Amino acid sequence: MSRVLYGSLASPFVRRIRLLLENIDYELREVDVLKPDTRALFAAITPIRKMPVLDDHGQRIFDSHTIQLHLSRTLGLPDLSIDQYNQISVIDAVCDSLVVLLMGKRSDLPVQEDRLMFTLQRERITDSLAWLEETARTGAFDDWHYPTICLICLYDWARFRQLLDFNTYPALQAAVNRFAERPSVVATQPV
Ligand SMILES: N[C@@H](CCC(=O)N[C@@H](CS)C(=O)NCC(=O)O)C(=O)O
Repeated sequence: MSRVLYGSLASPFVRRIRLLLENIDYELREVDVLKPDTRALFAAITPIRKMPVLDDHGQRIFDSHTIQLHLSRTLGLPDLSIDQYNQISVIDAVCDSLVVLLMGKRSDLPVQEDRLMFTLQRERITDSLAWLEETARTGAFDDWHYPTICLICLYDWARFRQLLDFNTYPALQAAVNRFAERPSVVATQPV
């Protein structure tokens, strides 16, 4: 197979690319960065040790953003607007802050306490979700495109890891539920 995607079945960043490639042939090679043997293998593939990594006919590409850019160029996907890049930046901010809190918890750190590092993440998550909710109300995530894909991946992963409750974000819930039956969305649910 000439296109190989490295990543886990749970990662929201990897799932973005899996959804972007929903009608394209590729091989998914599973990586578990928490297991020493696969972590060592993954380290040989990328110095930043973060997933996803795409190997496209020998061209190795790090980071979901660069992969998205590469795929949009090579597959002729529509360009994104600055507003859409902003939406992705805000979704990324929530994902990244949740990852920091999750890793803190897994490292037995007091993530619920009033410590600068954790307070900054919680504040960012709160403000970003409020911004995304407002943005969803304008219809920004009504269509199937990359920002909607990123939102779906954040939403399902945060619920899968029991990190967020979206009950107070009805517009985000509605945006995600609109695509809940899409075969690629069903097939790539985090496990
Ligand atoms: N900015 C990166 C973020 C990727 C990322 O944080 N991936 C996580 C998995 S969800 C990871 O590989 N973490 C491993 C680590 O931090 O060591 C992207 O968009 O691809």
